[in-house]
Amino acid sequence: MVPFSWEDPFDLEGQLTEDERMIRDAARAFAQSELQPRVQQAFRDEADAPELFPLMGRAGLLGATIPEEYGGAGAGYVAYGLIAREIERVDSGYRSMASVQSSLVMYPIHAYGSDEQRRKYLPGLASGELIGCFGLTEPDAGSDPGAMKTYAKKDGDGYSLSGSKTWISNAPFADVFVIWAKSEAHGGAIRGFVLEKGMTGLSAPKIEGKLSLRASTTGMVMMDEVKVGADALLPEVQGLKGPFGCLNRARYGISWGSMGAAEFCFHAARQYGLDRQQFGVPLASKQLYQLKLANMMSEIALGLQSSLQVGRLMDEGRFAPEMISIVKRNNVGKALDIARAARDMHGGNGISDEYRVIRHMVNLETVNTYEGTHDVHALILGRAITGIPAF
Ligand code: TGC
Ligand code: FAD
Repeated sequence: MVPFSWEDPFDLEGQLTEDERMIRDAARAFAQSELQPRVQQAFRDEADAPELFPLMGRAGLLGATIPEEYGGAGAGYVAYGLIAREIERVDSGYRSMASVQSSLVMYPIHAYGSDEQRRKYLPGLASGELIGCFGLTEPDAGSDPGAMKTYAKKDGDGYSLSGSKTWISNAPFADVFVIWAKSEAHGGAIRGFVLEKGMTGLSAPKIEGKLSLRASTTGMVMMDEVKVGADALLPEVQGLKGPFGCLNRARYGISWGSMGAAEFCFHAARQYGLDRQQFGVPLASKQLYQLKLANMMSEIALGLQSSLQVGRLMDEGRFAPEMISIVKRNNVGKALDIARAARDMHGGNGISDEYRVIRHMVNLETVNTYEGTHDVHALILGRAITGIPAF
């Protein structure tokens, strides 16, 4: 028998390699020293923070799974998940900034791009000197991206893109735009294009007034006959499996990240219950309080263990997207429940941003919606179980 650790019930630590622990420790040190001190004010101000990208780049947190020859860390998916967990322990918005850059911009350029595109963009994206965004969602095509209206038509040797994307993380200050469009030159198939800031006809206005994920900037992307060369096309993929291949990586990272946010809320509720006296005793001495802590700890332990298993399978190339739907959906749903419970357990203090749990709670509302809503992932799993698409 071994002593039980409430912070690590299933000995996750012992299941990581030394390299993974080192990457995790570096990510934690960065997140606690650089991100934690600024997040409260950034969230209050709904501030843009492009300056964080070079800091994250220098800390090795961007493009963890991209090979070193392109500026990445050449690490595996478990290491990538551990980074997401540490960043989201501070704030889901900061994790969003990093996971869009790594999974939704660097991944498609590496997986679907030409070698020229890789050399042109990946080192700058890895260092954070370039900021990327990923445009899939449109005003009339959210859960159903196949209904997108953005199109590319042949224009001389290149293409001209028109349409609009909405709810695009990082867009207002992005340098590199990975845009998915129906290409008339490819029989209407969905293709990926890399656009650059400053192109004529391209603009990215900020969406103001979010009450969730306020530390991450979100915008629209408007394209009015944006002309690009033939070299802007991502040559190696066609169809929805292109963007979905990127989403697999980002959704998996979110499954770890949301557990980081949940751990923060669990630890905060535990400490609050030990410190706060009511009826002459600490709140943590009450059965109801302990029941909630036991539930939190159990769900986090199970969630981390399942993400670890999916990450190991991804590293071995033995994963199915449905596995990722299970961990994205379940972990985010549980994290949201945990954040709501932690908010309640802090009483009135729980609504103050000083105690940080309500910020996690409102952030997780977004995380539950983006990258496939909770219900859309249920339908992906329902299709796998029954063979019947119910979308
Ligand atoms: P469906 O017929 O199922 O599939 C079309 C083609 O795609 C392939 N495919 C996949 N390939 C790889 N990975 C996956 N996960 C895949 N899922 C499907 C499929 O094999 C097929 O290929 P082919 O060759 O036969 O053509 O497509 P559908 O149109 O019926 O879609 C169904 C549905 C609802 C599952 C899908 O549309 C969906 O997942 N909707 C959710 C949309 C979504 O997640 N949007 C995310 C936008 S990006 C974002 O939110 C970023 S926030 C980031 C941040 O800030 O952190
Ligand atoms: P809808 O699809 O309109 O869904 C509304 C409701 O209907 C949901 O509850 C949903 O579950 C439900 N629903 C939908 N279809 C069905 C169905 N068939 N059966 C039953 N119920 C259904 N997108 C990008 O492309 N890039 C980004 O960087 C990005 N960043 C984002 C950042 C933020 C802060 C937010 C909020 C969103 C971001 N998104 C991004 C968009 C995000 O992916 C979409 O919001 C999400 O896919 C849901 O689409 P929707 O908002 O249009 O909702």
